[in-house]
Amino acid sequence: MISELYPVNNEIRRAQLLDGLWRFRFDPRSEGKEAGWAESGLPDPISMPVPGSFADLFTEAWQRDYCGDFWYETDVYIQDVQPDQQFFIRFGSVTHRCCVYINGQLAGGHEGGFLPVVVNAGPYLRRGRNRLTVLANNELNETSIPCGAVRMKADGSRMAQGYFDFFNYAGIHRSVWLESIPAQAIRDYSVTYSLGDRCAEIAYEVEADGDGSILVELADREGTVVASGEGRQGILRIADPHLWQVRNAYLYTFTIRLIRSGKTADRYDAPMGIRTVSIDGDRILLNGQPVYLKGFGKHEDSEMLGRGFNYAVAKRDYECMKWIGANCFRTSHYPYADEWYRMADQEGFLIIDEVPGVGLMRSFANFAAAGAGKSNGFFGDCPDVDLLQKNHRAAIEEMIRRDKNHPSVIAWSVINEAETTTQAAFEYFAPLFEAAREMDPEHRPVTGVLEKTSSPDRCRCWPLMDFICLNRYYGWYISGGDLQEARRQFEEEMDQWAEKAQHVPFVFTEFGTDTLDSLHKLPSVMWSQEYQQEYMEMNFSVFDRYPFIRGELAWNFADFQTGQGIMRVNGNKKGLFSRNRQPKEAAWAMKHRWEKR
Ligand code: CKX
Repeated sequence: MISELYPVNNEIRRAQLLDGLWRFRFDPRSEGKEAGWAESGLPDPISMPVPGSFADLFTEAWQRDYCGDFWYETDVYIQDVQPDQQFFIRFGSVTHRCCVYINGQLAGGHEGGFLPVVVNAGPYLRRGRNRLTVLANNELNETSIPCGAVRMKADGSRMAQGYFDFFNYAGIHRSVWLESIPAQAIRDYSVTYSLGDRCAEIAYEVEADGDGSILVELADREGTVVASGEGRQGILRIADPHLWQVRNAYLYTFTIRLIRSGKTADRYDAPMGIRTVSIDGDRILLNGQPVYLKGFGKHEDSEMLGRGFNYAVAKRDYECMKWIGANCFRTSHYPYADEWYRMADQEGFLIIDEVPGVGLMRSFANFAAAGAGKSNGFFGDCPDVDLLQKNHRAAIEEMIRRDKNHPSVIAWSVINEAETTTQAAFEYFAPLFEAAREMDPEHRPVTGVLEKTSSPDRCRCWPLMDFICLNRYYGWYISGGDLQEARRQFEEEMDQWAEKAQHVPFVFTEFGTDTLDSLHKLPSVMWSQEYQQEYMEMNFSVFDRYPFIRGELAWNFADFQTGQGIMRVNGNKKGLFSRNRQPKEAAWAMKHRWEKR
């Protein structure tokens, strides 16, 4: 059984980082498997950074736009192999699917590019030098999530086209760890919280191998143990708890010990933030208090790295979000690297955790169709809707299993701008919402993100949601350049929602304008900084008119890379920050608003 826990080092566990410069090779004719590259080693490899995407590192278009199989390889050295030791290799993600070989033998694999790939390496590793090989693939289709297609080009090469508006970056995007843990180990744990008058109860459950006993301790920031317990499940009670608050995080340390014949056979320490999340009518409550979500839809996107994780980029993003007065972000449109959530726990940021349920609407320019409310059916004639749903459910379950213990995670999003107007769509999504509710020990709110076509009169799926997320672009994709008319249309729709979906919180998960950080215009025109500000002011005034609107997450935190297109100027320019994380004018307007709110 694999270990769900994020790799740690302590007196028993060892986690070795395998990041660095690996060997790499494109395999456009998918000949590597047959040719036994995993056994013999990659022929004429080139170098490739891990973590990172490969697309923005080269100077040829075919390498940027490459679609198909590609291989990674590196050496892993093992000093000694103890009989009571297990070895796992954990990739934070490999996009979009992979097979993992150790010394030429298939040790595991994974479908889906945004959640961990963990292989039990023990049976394949030997003392000394080992070859670790990864065969990956970045093709898209209508059964993978996110959805897309592959187009054959005249020169016989392939081109992946996503039904989504972000570049189809691929590679080993997150850190790779070699973990050594005891033969009998702690595998996973879950915690739920309930708050009373100046006290808190923490119900915990621990999964561990064998029949050893479990001891747990909770220590405060000073390291003082404030509660302890014995057993694989139990309740810890503490008086006057330090609650984990938005933008005011307090983390305890939860220590789990597996005891066998009186000795600590395994140990795992995890940060813990005591907080509750709930929905009360049209309010979102954190620790029983109403909270208003201020922030962004983001992307894991930066120059050179593409979708590769980097602590410096993440740190800068948090500092910019703190500067502007934000308290929340959505992991649009896929689960991010573990490290984003660990940092959010420390920084007191709220996260709407989203699976790559994007592109479930057949359109290469989905934004134009979505923006104008002209999206077309999908689930009725999807080639294999059962396989698609299976992959979708798997991603939901893997995401919740990985992220369930983060205090920062307040909700799960299972849809972004899918087709939701048909019975087929409802039958597709209803079981997925159920799965998310069942899977989460804390039963966090489950939501979905709706585009314009999913209007009050046509959307069939909003009743599945604990709060409703809307992407609306009145003043951009609708009545662009005419903010007065845009406001009228916007309020017309919100009046309908006020009628239709009463006692439900609403959150705007996208609103924004493409803005060139070099263009100033008076009077304003679309794409100018002035227009972005006027557009934001109009949206703010509409948000402030409807009390059931409980959050505003602007699109997007920063400019980001997309596929090429007549409406994309080297990517999407709707950032409030440029791609190198410098504020546009409208960011100041947002700062003034959010600091007051
Ligand atoms: N929504 C109305 C999904 C995002 C796109 C965004 C855009 C669209 C808007 C659809 O991934 O980037 O076009 O800017």
